[in-house]
Amino acid sequence: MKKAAIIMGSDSDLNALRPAMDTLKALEIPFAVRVISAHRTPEAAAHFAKSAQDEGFGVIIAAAGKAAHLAGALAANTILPVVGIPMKSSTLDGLDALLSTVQMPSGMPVATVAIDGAANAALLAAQIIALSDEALSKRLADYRAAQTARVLEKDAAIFREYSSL
Ligand code: RP5
Repeated sequence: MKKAAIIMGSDSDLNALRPAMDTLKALEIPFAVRVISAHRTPEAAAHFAKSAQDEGFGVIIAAAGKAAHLAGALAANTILPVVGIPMKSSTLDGLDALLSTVQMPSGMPVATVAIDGAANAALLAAQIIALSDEALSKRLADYRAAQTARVLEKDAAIFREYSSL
């Protein structure tokens, strides 16, 4: 199975990325977690992106805040799909990172999720890997079905407790 990579611009991003790790674990997808900065360790960023496909990665999740160039810098050096997570790590509450991550020039896509959208980033990465992995595709379908069941249960419970019919 292809591996996923979770790359963060700083270790200060780590806690907000736990939902991504939990989701990949729940779906039994192997993943590497790294701190690599587009600005502070640019050579490492280029090296990681250039070698990722040969290393067996199928998708890269890149999380960064502030002037968030990490996802774009990785995307520039690989044809693997890159999922960008803008981090809410600044006085601008992540709007700066959202715009820096999502506004990629034509020809160089980054699939950007919501600010601090770690769980969705992992799910999108899983869906990408599942294109060539039937067992994972089945696990994703089960994951969706369980989510639906949970919401239906909550609906029934809230209907019972609060309705006045
Ligand atoms: C970004 O700057 C990182 O991704 C982080 O979200 C933000 C702040 O980094 P630190 O100054 O906390 O290392 O590059």
